[in-house]
Amino acid sequence: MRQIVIGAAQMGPIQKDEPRKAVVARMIALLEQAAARGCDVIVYPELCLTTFFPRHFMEDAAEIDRWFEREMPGPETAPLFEAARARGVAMSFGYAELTPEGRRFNTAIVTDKAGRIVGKYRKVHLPGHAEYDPERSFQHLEKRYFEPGDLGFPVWRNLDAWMGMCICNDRRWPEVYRVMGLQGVELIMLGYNTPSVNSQDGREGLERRLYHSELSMAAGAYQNAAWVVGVAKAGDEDGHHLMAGSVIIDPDGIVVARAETEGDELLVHGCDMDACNFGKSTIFDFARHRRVEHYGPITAQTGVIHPDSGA
Ligand code: CDT
Repeated sequence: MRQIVIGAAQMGPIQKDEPRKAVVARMIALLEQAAARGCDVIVYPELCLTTFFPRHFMEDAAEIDRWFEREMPGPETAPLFEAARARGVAMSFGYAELTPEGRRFNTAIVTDKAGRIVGKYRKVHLPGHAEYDPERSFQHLEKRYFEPGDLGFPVWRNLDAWMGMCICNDRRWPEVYRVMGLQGVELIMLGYNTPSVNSQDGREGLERRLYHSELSMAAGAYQNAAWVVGVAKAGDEDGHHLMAGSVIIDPDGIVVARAETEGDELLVHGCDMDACNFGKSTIFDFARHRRVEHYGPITAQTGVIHPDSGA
């Protein structure tokens, strides 16, 4: 048995004017709870140091830059790393990354128990749009503020397990899980900021949004025989509601822990990485059962091409 006690640290809303220092204090409070409950690793949401700023249309570069981190850890996040190191808890969290070359990514990192960054992931599937869209009931400007990630979907050996990450919208794409599954991933950690309503279809309410989120993550877990930890930033941010629904899902696709609130809330579950072995060696033994000769379109095309299109 290779048990990792996982803390899924859902976070409540972060308002536009909430300083990073206050957010980091909340993260440290969750970390202290996690340490007291025996967690080996704590997983925080996507872009968890600030409000979900892509809902705001901005043109001024300086205004945009204030949401980004130029270094990690930086002066405001260093206390979090110190707290994690002191308590021997590994962590994963998301933030907006501004590189020395001026590139912007929606990024997540994972550390070891000594607070060293052992893995970095940059979000590949950026939802939304790049220009102001008056047709939407609210904006979702990730395509404006970020480039698609350039690191693929790496998997790292950490805490005696194979770990990977993805971010929010990535969780809806089966390719994401499979690319990590092909590297033997045992634990996939992801954070999200998901609006409770669809800005292009007001009829799609919270219940269906929660269902789609859980459906996607459970399928990814089951079909790749891996643990999946999905962690929300939730609640009312600047008058915009984000859904909660944080979960820990086992390699059978079963939800073993689910958030009950829309606030800062820690889910804890002891996750046996060896529980992945059965699925990986039977129904999802990729080496025996995959038929790659039929999967060409998955990497050769993006959009739909109907068989009668002549293309
Ligand atoms: N943050 C993020 O990726 N949110 C998306 C919302 C998509 S609606 C434009 C999500 O998939 O949850």
